[in-house]
Amino acid sequence: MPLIAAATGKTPSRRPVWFMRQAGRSLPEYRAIRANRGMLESCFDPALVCEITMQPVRRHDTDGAILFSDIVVPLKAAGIDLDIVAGTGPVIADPVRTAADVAALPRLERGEVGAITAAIGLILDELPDTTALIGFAGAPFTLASYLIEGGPSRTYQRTKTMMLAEPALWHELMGALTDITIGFLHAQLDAGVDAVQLFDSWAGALSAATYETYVAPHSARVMAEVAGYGVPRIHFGVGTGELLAAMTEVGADVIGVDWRVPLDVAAERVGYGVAIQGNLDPTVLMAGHAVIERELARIIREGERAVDAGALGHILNLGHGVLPDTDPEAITRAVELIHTL
Ligand code: 1CP
Repeated sequence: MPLIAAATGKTPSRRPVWFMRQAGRSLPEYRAIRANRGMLESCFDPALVCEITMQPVRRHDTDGAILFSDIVVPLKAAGIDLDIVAGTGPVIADPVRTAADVAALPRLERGEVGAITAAIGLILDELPDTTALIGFAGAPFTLASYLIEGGPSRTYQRTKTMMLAEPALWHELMGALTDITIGFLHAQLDAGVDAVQLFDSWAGALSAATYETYVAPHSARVMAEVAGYGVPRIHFGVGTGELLAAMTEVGADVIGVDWRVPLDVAAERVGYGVAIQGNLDPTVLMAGHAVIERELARIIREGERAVDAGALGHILNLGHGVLPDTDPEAITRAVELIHTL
C-alpha cells in the first residue's frame, strides 16, 4: 500500500494521495444516495457507509479510503442526544456545561458501534489491496468544543472559558471524551483499518502553551492506547502551524499540515522523523487546471525537500476538507497528476 509505505519510511510504488472529505457533497453519486436519508442515520447503515466510502475511490483512484462517518458518531452511539443538521453540522440537544453535565456523560460500549465495525468489514472486502482504509476519531478537544458550545463555533468562548476557569472540570470532561475516542478507535482497529487519523480540527484556536497544558495529555493518552496496533497514526488540525511540534510529540506517526505552512518548513518544525501529510488549499481545486498543476508541483517539491531533510515520507492531501462546490473532474485530474508528476 503506497500510503502505508509513505507513512512508515518505505519507498511507495506511487506517490500516495487521498483527500479529507473526499466522500461527500462534491460527488453527484453521494448527493443521490443521501437524498432521502439523514446524515446520522446514514452513518449507522453499514451497506450505505460502505458504498459512500467506496465512491471516491472508484471515481478518483485515491490511495486512501476514509471511512464515511463523523466525529460525533461515537457520542451519538454512546447515547448523547445530538443531530447533524444539513448546512450547520453537529447540534447538541443539551450542551455540557456544569459538573452535573460532565458527571452524567455516558461511556461508549463496544456493541454500540457495531454498525461501524460491520461497515469496515464490508469495505475491506471491496477495497483494492493497494488502497488503505483510514479510520478516524475526533480528538478530545474538538469533541469538547461541540459538546460545550452546543454546535459549531467561531470563538470557542464557552470551551476556553471552562478550560481556564474550571480546569478540574475541564480535565474530567476531557478524560471522559478521551475514553470514548479510544473506544471508537479500538473498535475500528480491531475491525481492520490500515491507519487512523485523529482530527483535532479546531485545536488551532489555542496557543501552544494552552494546548500543552489542557489538551496534549489527553491526546497523548489516545495515541498511546492505539500505538500497540502498529498502524500509522495521523494527527491533523486546521491552523495548527504553531502547534505542529506539540501535536507530533503527543505520539503521531504522520503529521497533517494545512496550506498555511510549507511542507518543508513543517517538517523542520516537528524535528523530522515522522511523515507529513498535506497540504493543497482546497480552493485551488476550483482555480483551473493550470493553477492546480502549478500548486501541486510546488507541494511535491516541498514534500521532496522535507523527505530529503529527514521526514519519513509524504502523503499528498488537502490542507482541509474538499469543498462541496468542487468539480469532481478536477479532483480526478489532480489525482492523475499526482500519480504521474
Ligand atoms: O449531509 C451531509 O452531507 C453533511 C456533511 C457532512 C459530511 C459529509 C458532515 C457534517 N460530516 C460528514 C462526513 C465526515 N465528517 C467525514 C467522512 C467523509 C470524508 O472525509 O470523506 C469525516 C472524516 C468527518 C469528520 C468531521 N466532522 C470533522 C473533522 C474533519 C474536519 O472537517 O475538520 C469535523 C470537525 C466534523 C464536524 C462536522 N460534521 C459535519 C459538518 C458540516 C461539520 C463541521 C461543522 C463545523 O464547522 O464546526
